[in-house]
Amino acid sequence: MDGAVGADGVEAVRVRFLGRKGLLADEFRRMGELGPDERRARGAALNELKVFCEKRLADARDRLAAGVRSAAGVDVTLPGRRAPAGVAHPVMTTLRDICEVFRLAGFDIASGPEVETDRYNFEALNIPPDHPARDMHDTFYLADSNPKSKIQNPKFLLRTHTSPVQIRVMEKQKPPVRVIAPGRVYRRDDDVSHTPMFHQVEGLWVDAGVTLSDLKGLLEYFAKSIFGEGVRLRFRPSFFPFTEPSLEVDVSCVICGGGMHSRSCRTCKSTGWLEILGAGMVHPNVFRSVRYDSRRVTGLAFGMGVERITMLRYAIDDIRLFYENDIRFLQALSL
Ligand code: 2U9
Repeated sequence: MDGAVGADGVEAVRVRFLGRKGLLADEFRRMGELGPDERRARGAALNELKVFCEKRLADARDRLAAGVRSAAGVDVTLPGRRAPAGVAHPVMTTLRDICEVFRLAGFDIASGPEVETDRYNFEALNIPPDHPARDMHDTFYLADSNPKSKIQNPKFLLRTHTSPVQIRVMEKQKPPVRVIAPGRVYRRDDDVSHTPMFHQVEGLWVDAGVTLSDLKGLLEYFAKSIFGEGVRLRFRPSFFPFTEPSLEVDVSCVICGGGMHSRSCRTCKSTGWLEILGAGMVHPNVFRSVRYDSRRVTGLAFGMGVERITMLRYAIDDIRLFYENDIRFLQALSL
């Protein structure tokens, strides 16, 4: 009956089941073939069925009369509503793409804990106790395990970068080492270009004779794979405690092309360049802390923020959009 269309449909169902020549009437007529006991039982059952059908028909007529949404006027041949298909979050898509680029270059993927100790997050990376990165304003420290204590326990913290993963790899494994460490990191930061949690991919390649030109070649291959063959790279000198020399890497602007033609580009602020990552050659003090011999091996290292790379790829100007869970944002990106 639910499949019947409109009042005519309901009437057609009534005639078919309850009409004088309907199915129920046929059944009543056939009762003549039965013995007295069976006839009584069948009669009761058929009557019950008749009452049930009458009730359902009356309900259907009521629904139609009340104008409640019925099958009337609905094109039942139209396709149904599709279940919305999920898509990967753009940050995860970028993270996977980055990992794939380095996997093809022979890098293994390593992971480690997000709750770290001072030694792995700072000390082993040649970050001295007075370095600004250790400042309470940048690092989330875990509260003392005693819930009544007001003192922050400096023993455990949320990792501020994925570098502790490479330290753990080097502690376990002799050179050569060629790994990337993707994952979540945490910093006490919150504005248009910073969220308290974000994702990094860091890389480390340690072997005899790894050079700065290997680093530049690798990063050129990476940038062209992610942003397109047309991009140019620019390397600027910089400083990180864990690398020496250190550099920052820019790509020519993916929005305006970085050419002379565009007078106003919001993305690169008309400089023609976008910073995409930091890199350098592993500092000897880092090797010392994992008992690698820096007279025998050298290492290249790099680090990037995955949200930043994603923002440049999709021309997104506010990092917080990634974590507001507004479905319209994700739909707009997955067109
Ligand atoms: C070891 C030795 C060296 C990883 C590196 C950077 C430079 C860097 C930033 C990019 C944007 C962090 O997410 S961000 O804010 N990273 O500039 N990271 S070199 O160097 C290492 C890592 C591990 C053992």
